[in-house]
Order: sequence, then C-alpha cells, then structure tokens
Amino acid sequence: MISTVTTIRDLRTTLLGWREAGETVALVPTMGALHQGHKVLVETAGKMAKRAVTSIFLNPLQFGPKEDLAKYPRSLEADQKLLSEAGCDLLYAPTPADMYPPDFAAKIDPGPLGTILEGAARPGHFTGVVTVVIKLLLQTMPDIALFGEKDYQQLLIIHRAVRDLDLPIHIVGVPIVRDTDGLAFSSRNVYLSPDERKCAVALPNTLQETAATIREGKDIAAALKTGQDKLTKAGFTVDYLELADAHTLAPTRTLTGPARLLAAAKIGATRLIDNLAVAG
Ligand code: PAJ
Repeated sequence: MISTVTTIRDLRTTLLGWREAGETVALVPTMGALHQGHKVLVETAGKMAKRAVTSIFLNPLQFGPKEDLAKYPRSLEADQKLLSEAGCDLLYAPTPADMYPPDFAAKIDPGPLGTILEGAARPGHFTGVVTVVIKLLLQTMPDIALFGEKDYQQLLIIHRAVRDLDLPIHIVGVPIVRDTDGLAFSSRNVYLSPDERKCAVALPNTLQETAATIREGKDIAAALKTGQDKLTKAGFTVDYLELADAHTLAPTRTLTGPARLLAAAKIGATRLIDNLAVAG
C-alpha cells in the first residue's frame, strides 16, 4: 500500500528526510479518479527524479457553482493501487479544511491567459487552479512538477505563474495519453453512456482532420467551420474549436509559427476538451 500523508506537517517531515539524503523530488498534482493519463505522469515523474509524490485534492476553488464538484468521481482505494503500480513514493491527500481555512483570502490572478477559451467558458476556474497549484508547490517544494498537455491552457498558465513568482521549480509538460480509439483519457469520461462514448471519438478525429487540412495550407477559417460542423453532426454542442498561437493562445488564422488546435464540446451533459499541435 502506498504511503499516504494528509497534513502539510507530515508531508514536510517525509520530504525533509529525502532532502537530507540528497534525493530529488517530482510532484504530480491531481484531483484523483486516476486513469492511464495520470499514470504516465507519475511514471515520468519517477524517471525524472529519485522520489515521485502525487497529490490528490479535489479543489473546490476551481469549480463554478453550476459545475460538477458534487458528482466528480472519487475513487481513493483504486487511486492508491494505481499509484503503487506506477511506482509513486508518496500520496499527499490534504483535506479542504487544511487547504482553505474559513478566512482564506489570498488568490493568484492568472492574468489575461485566464480569461480566454476555457477561462471564458468557466469564469474564475484558472484563479482556482493556479492558486491551489502554487500552494501545492510551496507545500512540497519539488525540483520538478509535471502537468499534462491535455489541459494545455492550464499548463501554460502554471508555467507563467511559476516564472512570474520566481519559484525554483521546473515545470514539465507531458503529451496527451489517449485510449486505443484516440479519445484522451479523462476523469470525466466515466460520465459518458456507452453510446456517447462511441460518438466521443469524433472529437480527436475532428482535431486530426482539421489539423491535416490546415497543414495542407487550406483556408483556416473554413477548416475550423467544417470541423465545428463535423462535431455538431456527431452529437456534440461545440463550445469552441480554435487555432491559437501555442505560447500566447491568441487566435490565429495564419500558420507562421507554433500553433495549437484547441476544442471544448459537450456530449449529453459531459464537457470534453482536447487539443493538438499543428505546427512547431
Ligand atoms: P486532473 O484533471 O486530475 O489532472 C491532473 C493532471 O493530469 C493534469 O496535469 C492533467 O493535464 C493531467 N492529465 C489528465 N488527463 C491526461 C491525459 N489524458 N494525458 C496526459 N495528461 C493528462 O488538472 C487537474 O487535475 C487540476 O486542475 C490540478 C492541476 C490538479 C489543480 O487542481
């Protein structure tokens, strides 16, 4: 069974022992309901540092009032098993009361990157994400912290906040881990009915097809419109399908540097996100 701590004090005691032995530490922050994508992050952490720590904290601060916090999947026992298999050295599972005392007030503003795309659809979401991530980083003070490209905008925001705040922590982005049919693993995939799960593959397929069309030099606005129509036909309600500069996430209609195709779409009651590098 994986060694588990729930308080900052116990976390720091364990880390102090490792630090005194000269060992490096990698942190993988998660919200639990762990799947193959998380597993790859933890395995990569174990390869990049002597000790791999995973945090599980279902962060209320990043959920809007109408979002799925109450029904978000929870599976601590299965998570502990997966972490053992992935070679994780320590699970840090703090309580909401420890993370957020009743008069908790300090928040980190993610800036303009926090208000577009996912930030426009989910006001306040990235303030909640970056605040909890900076807290987890300060509690753990790892050498490196790993995040998935699945949440590409989140990765960029965390990268910038860590740079802006001069934290001496190396942020590592890990490529998206996909199921055999191409759908990105996500804790929210368990919400999908068998029929919805079949239709959901249209999301990665459409990203691939749209990216290929754009790479061929075709009109980008038209390619995005075709992609949106394909998603709608497959049963999705499209939130956005956007081509953006890979560093600033500013929408672009020319392919002059690294760009990213990003999508968010709802199938039934489930909102899925995915993205793909188009150039660079
Ligand atoms: P969560 O959704 O649990 O994801 C934890 C980490 O796993 C994130 O860095 C996410 O990008 C990564 N991840 C999820 N699915 C992935 C996949 N299919 N392939 C690769 N990486 C994947 O993201 C969060 O939690 C939270 O916002 C958090 C950063 C923990 C802050 O609360």
